[in-house]
Amino acid sequence: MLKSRLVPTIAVLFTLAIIATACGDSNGDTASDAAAQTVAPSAEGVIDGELFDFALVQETEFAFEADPTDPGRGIFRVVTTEPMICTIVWGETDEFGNFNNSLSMNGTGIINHDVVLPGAEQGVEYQFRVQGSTADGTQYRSETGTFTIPVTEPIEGDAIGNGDEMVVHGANLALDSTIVEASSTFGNGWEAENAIDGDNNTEWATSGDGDDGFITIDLGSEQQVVGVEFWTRSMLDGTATADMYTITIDGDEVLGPFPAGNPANPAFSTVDFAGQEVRFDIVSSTGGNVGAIEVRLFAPADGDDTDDSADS
Ligand SMILES: [Ca+2]
Repeated sequence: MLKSRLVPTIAVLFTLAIIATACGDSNGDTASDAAAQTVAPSAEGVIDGELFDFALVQETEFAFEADPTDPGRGIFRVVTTEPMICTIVWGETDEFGNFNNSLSMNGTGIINHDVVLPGAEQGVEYQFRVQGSTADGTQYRSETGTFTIPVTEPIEGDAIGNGDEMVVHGANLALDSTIVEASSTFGNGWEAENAIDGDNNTEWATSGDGDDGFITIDLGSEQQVVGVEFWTRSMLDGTATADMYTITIDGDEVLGPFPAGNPANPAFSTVDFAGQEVRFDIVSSTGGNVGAIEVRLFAPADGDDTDDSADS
């Protein structure tokens, strides 16, 4: 049969070579090294491929820190010697149960892996493993190790507010509000609704709006408000952090600027107005995909929250 095709085209030869490589070779002895690494899955779905020690691509030690902006989570950092897409799997047992990767949001391999670990409690020992891939498809995995997020001192003053700046207040009215408009959203998973869902692990992120970022919420009816907070999102390298913001009430009265806060330091600012639609404008930031973990508007303390003719 081969003799009958004296001059097969180069294209045909090339195709045959690819097929031979892609299929692997059941009698491996004659296969090239490259083909030998491509092995068909076993009946159980286990692929007997090559897996390398993560230490081969590891530039720095694994580091685990408390998140200064949020005591409810930790931060994991590692630098790799070449761009990689990496995941850390972690949990209280060697069955892990959590997996996280960097939120650098560039969609491809990176060298500085700064990873938020939502729910990692300070002082608790967790088991973890780091795994990832380089651009040539080589896969790497570390040994299973343990980490403990160091315990940090709580910030001085009230856990909800900023100590002496804070007034006694009632419920966060933003939790019952709706989104009217936002300057933009980064995409799926970064919607404006994330800024009013009461969840510190969800964020509204803009698509590079920087100092032009804004979000407008509707309280449903005119409400008396005695305090405001804007919990900025921020990348672990400090970018996308809002510094100052203003609020505009019903398209008219502007209050502020106020300092932006975060879950660890909410930066409660005292206000006194009645209104329904409130727009938060970022007026200064480190630029980039700014946004908010939460925006919060507080009703007066219980018993003083239903009308605007309250005692003064
Ligand atoms: Ca949220």
